Amino acid sequence: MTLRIGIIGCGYKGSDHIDRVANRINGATLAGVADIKQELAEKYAQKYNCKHFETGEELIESPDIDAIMVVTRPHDTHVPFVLKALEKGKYVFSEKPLSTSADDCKRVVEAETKIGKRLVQVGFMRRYDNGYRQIKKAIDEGTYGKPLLLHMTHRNETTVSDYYDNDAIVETAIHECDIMHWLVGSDYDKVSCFIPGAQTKYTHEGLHDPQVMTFDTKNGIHADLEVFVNNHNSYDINCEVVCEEGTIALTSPIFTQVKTQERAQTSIPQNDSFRFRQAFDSEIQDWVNGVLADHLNPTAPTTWDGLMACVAADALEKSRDNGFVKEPVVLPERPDLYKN
Ligand code: ISE
Repeated sequence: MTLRIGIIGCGYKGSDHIDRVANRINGATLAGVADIKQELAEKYAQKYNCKHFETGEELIESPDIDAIMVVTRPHDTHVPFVLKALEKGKYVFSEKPLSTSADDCKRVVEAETKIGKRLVQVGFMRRYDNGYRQIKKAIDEGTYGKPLLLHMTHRNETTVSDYYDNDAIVETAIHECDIMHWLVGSDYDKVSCFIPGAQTKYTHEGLHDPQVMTFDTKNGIHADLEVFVNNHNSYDINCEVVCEEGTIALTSPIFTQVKTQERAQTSIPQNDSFRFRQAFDSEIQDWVNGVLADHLNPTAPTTWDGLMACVAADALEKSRDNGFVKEPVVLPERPDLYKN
């Protein structure tokens, strides 16, 4: 069987996934697209010879669509589409964050728990990145002893003008909210967010840049994170884990080195689509394989992971607004469906 995928949202990330499903994913075909901007959906429908739906709801309901990818913006538009897909009993992939509010994520947890089967996968693609996977393996196997500290940086070259303080957390640091606890295998105890006095002149009204965050897990591991989204440099993601007997860190994937005129230059990624291309391809292939087997990979990011990251993000926002104190991360009870 070839899985007929419908994609809702044809913007920056949506068009990247459209190209991926149409050209690089085995066992699936791009069957339809929808976007609030009709001309955009029409453009991709024509380019890839697939169906154009006027609304996301129509796409979800169509008998010609087996599974759905939700890549809409703003991010609080994900959950209504995800719930609709669940109502129709269809598998759905939601880009990160699942929502901007933990309460909305809880509605998805409730709906999926009622069905009693995992139908949702959340787009925390870093879990599929070869570098992060090597770090996790070393931690799980205790190769360098126990992990003690993590130092992480999340830098973007520049932001759009309607990107504000909360986006630095719920859109950007949400990746670390997920990856940090996944790497060390422990839930969060407390988190904090601090605004340093020195701010870049390249930021705009409503956005503090850079920001510094901390994460403390229940098993005592501490992480610091720099979020700097106007670094005027490159898409620069770093993660170093300090263990008892060594450190292990990501390197930026190097694609070419040019040597000329007594200089050597290596290219560095400009954006996430380039830096995490292998991770995005692997996560969508994993989702498609799971849907075709009618059983999502138990290690794929779940609705619960989406909720957990949002609860941590809420606590980070609270800390930033309440004078940078450490805020507890309080999760509801984890339903059996999400216990591996
Ligand atoms: C974007 O949505 C992403 O997911 C990128 O990975 C992140 O670096 C960027 O800050 C977000 O805006």
